Order: sequence, then C-alpha cells, then structure tokens
Amino acid sequence: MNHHLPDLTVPYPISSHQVAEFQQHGFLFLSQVLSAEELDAYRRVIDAVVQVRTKHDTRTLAEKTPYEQALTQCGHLWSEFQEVEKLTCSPRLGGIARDLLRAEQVRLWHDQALYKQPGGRGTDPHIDMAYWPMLDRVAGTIWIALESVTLTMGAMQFVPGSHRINWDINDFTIREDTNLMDAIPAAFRQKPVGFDLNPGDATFHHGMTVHYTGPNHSDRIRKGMTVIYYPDGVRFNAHSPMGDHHCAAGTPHGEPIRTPKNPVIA
Ligand SMILES: O=C(O)CCC(=O)C(=O)O
Repeated sequence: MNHHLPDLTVPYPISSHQVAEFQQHGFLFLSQVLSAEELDAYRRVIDAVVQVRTKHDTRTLAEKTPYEQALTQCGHLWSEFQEVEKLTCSPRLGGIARDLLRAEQVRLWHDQALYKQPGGRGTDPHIDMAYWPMLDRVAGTIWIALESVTLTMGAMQFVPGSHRINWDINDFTIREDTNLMDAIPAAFRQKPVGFDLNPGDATFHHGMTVHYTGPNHSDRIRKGMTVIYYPDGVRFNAHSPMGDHHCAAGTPHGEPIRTPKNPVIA
C-alpha cells in the first residue's frame, strides 16, 4: 500500500450542546467527520487491510458461525498497518472522544473494521463495556461509515439513556444474553434511535449504551470503521471475565490502563 493519506490534524468541532446531548442520550450523530477526499483515501486503506486479513477465509456466509454471520471483524489494525495508525491515532478522532467524554486526555483501547456481508445477520443488542475489563465505566466508540450505510443495511441503533442502566457488567449473561432488550429495566425502555449515514458520517456511543443493528438487506457490504477511546486514568479490573484482555496486559488490578497498546491520542 502506498496511498497518499491526508493528515487528520484539523479538529472536528464539538459544541457544548453536542456534549450535553451525548451525555444525556449516550450516543451522538456526527456529520462528515471525514471529508469526501479523506474518506476515499482511508476507505481504500481499510478495504485493503480487511482483504489482507480475510483472504484465506473462503467460507460462504452460511458456513460461518452465527457471530461471523453478523460481522467480519478485523481488529487492532493500527499496530500492524501504519496507514491505519494515521486514522486510529489521529487528533481529529481522539479529540471527538476527549470532548464528548469530557476527559482531559484520551487513550486508545483498540480499533476494528466491522464489515457486514450482504445478507449478514443483525448485530445482537449488547453493551461494549461488558467486553472491556475497566473498573471505571467511561469509554466510547466512534463508528465511521466508509460508504453509505442505511438502517436497512445494518446501520447502528441505540437505546437513548441506556448508558445509565447499572448492569452487573461482570455477569457473563450480559455478554451472552441475546435478549438484552428484554432485560432493560422498565424505566429505561425507550424507542431505539438510528441513523442513515453518508460516507464520512459517524456516530459516537458510550460503552454502556445498549445498541444493535438490523440485518444487511442490501447487496452491498456494509462498511464501518470503529475506534474505541477511554479517558486517561481509567483503571483495570482484573476480576472482570475479560481480565486477560491483551490491551491491558501487565496492568495490576485497580491501576490505570497505560500499556504501550494505549497511547495518549488527544
Ligand atoms: O458494526 C456493528 O454492527 C456493531 C458495532 C458495535 O457494536 C460497536 O462498534 O460497538
């Protein structure tokens, strides 16, 4: 790969109104985080690295596991591909996370490209924090549409205010329970909200927000690129079922997660 890649140093401005909206609902729509030119350059990069990661997998959709039928997941791309590092570790994306999470500084948890094949299953309702061994439940994900992503092809949907539900995130069933929507306490049952995204549009959601997608009813791959950030100082939970997560390797219980895999981004 030898693409010319735009620098993403110019900040994406976040207003105090947007911060308040994110804090209230647990997610936010962000129009044109990447310009058409920027998006085009990085979409080529992500397409290429997903191809590298998946080229030996010749299975049909039907032959894949139920999880894989929902998502082709290629994670931790930034540490393997310098071109992706320019996106994942960019001040622009990190700055959005820092501002919305009201952090002094944010660190990287990890990135992942999430492609949903034509006919692919919906992504089951879940909360991300159940997959991360963090004592402090503050982190968020930016989800960038690499092409047009409509609700009928599996755009993200969020339950407003659900980030305030006090789940026992160390309970295994929170991760495995595909009926998480039914487990939402009555006081938090709100109609999910989703967005049709143009290329370069994004959403940002809190790690405690319940979210999911419908199936990909289109004949095109639904292409999303995601990056997870957390405020510097968030501490490691060694007692989490995810306590062996390699992104926190070597961190003692209760200490801030600051490994070489978690550079300060913004
Ligand atoms: O892309 C998807 O379908 C799911 C993504 C997701 O759950 C996330 O980024 O937290």
